[in-house]
Amino acid sequence: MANERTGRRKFWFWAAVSGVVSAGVFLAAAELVALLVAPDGSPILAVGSFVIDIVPQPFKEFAIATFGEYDKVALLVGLALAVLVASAVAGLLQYLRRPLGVVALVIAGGVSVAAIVTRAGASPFAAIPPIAGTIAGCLILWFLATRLRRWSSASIHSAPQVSADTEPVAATAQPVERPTVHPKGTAAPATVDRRMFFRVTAIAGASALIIGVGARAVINATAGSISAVRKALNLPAPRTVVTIPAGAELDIPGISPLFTPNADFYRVDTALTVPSVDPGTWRLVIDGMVDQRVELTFDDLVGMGVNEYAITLTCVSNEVGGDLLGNAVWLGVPIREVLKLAGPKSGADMVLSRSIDGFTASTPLESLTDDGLDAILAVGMNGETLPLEHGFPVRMVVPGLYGYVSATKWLSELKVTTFDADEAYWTPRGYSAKAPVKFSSRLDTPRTGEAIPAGRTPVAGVAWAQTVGIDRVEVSIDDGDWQAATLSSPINEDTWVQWFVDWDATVGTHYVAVRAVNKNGDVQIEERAPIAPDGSTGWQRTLIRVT
Ligand SMILES: Nc1nc2c(c(=O)[nH]1)N[C@H]1C(S)=C(S)[C@@H](COP(=O)(O)O)O[C@H]1N2
Ligand SMILES: [Mo]
Repeated sequence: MANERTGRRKFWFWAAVSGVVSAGVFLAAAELVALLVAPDGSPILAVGSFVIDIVPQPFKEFAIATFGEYDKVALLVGLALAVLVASAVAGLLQYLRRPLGVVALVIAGGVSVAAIVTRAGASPFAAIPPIAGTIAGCLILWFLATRLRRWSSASIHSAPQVSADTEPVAATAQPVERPTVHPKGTAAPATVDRRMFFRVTAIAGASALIIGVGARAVINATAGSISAVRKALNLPAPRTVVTIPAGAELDIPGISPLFTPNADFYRVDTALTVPSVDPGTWRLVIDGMVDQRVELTFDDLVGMGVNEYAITLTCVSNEVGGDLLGNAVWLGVPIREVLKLAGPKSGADMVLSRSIDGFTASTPLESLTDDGLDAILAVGMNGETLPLEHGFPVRMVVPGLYGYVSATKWLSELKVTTFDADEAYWTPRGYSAKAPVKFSSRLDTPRTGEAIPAGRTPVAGVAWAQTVGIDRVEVSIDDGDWQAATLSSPINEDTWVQWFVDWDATVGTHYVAVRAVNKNGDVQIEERAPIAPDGSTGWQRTLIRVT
């Protein structure tokens, strides 16, 4: 009896394995077909992107807070574990309650088809890979489960310790030793089924692994080749350069550098894998409410002439004291010149910019056409060609607006339209259609909770009020009087400034608070507001330990 139970458990294990192998075949077949007919039809990436699009905002924030830059890796690992468990269950179901396992696989296939075809800009062939995967996966699962059932019923029935309820006919008809007494070249059905099961499991598992990894490798190689194209790209010299005034950068340990190195620049986007866009085939379409639809190549765009612009980019998800902002010298073309080629019609009040990956942003038309505002299509960042993860080959940068309403990466289209007629990616997800940056200040050093030695210490950080400029920054120690900080010389009104005060720190715990005043004379909002729907507010006030 005990043996029989262990016997059954063994088959359950193999049933689960058959489910996992079938899911592997499903994914590998889909990946292979995706490579051949529709690169956007990869189920695992489409389902991942679908999850990114549908998960509620608080969960997204939790993921970013917990896994930081690795939030997407965490998502893929989580997804892989879920697929592993679900496919093992499907294998068990197919073995114990045929055809429930195949039904489960068909449902998974249907979900991937739905996730793929509902993605913005999905190609008409994008449904083929998950359908091909589903068919391949179901055939394998059906085959393996059938063999496993035959093998198990034969072997359980023929086990030496037959229990009373076991069919005596089966027990006598198929003794365990039977294969050995068979004539040469033939074997008992149980042995044939067992052999077939293992053979097909091994072959299917190995090919799924090889094909899946191979297809991914080819896709990664494309990304690698885009990276090589980017490195080989020569951008024209800027017509105008950013001049950095003397005293623009303070020499204080722990303060944010005036320009954020590209490698340290924050990254926020919904892209599960960095889109690979070849500048050779890249096109920018300007359409919608325009006199004439215009299509530009990369050479057309940079041929219009590029300038340098220093602009601090800020994310709406930046909490008080957070680090979702960075300052860079961008190389780019003014958007107003690009829009002029198409001629926006009167009545339009918004430009819906679209990315290759389907992301969209809604930017007020006037923020892009205003002569006094440096809204640009950027192709370079801090002296380099735009990095892949920051939108290569072309992205938008608009001073004074949060990234989600202005800074579209991997740009593909500018649609001139109205706020009434169109909405962008984040608008139905709890964020405002319009979102100017709320000016703010941040303490960089001493760091929150950090223990510092008593004595003279610089308290320092950055403050930003894009398009308006920072007038002054004030610091209060232990809720005492606000004292004015010394500012670095601003590069322009679109970039942050650095600030510091000298503090004679005494032993104990102290509160350090900071606030900014902009050039309109407005004081930074004291009241705390969450990041949704249009950006956080509040004075940063942190505890410093002095020992
Ligand atoms: N294609 C695309 N562009 C995008 C986004 C995105 O999700 N997809 N996110 C936007 C947001 S929310 C911000 S804050 C900036 C961030 O730009 P960075 O990653 O280069 O810092 O990109 C914007 N552009
Ligand atoms: Mo953002």
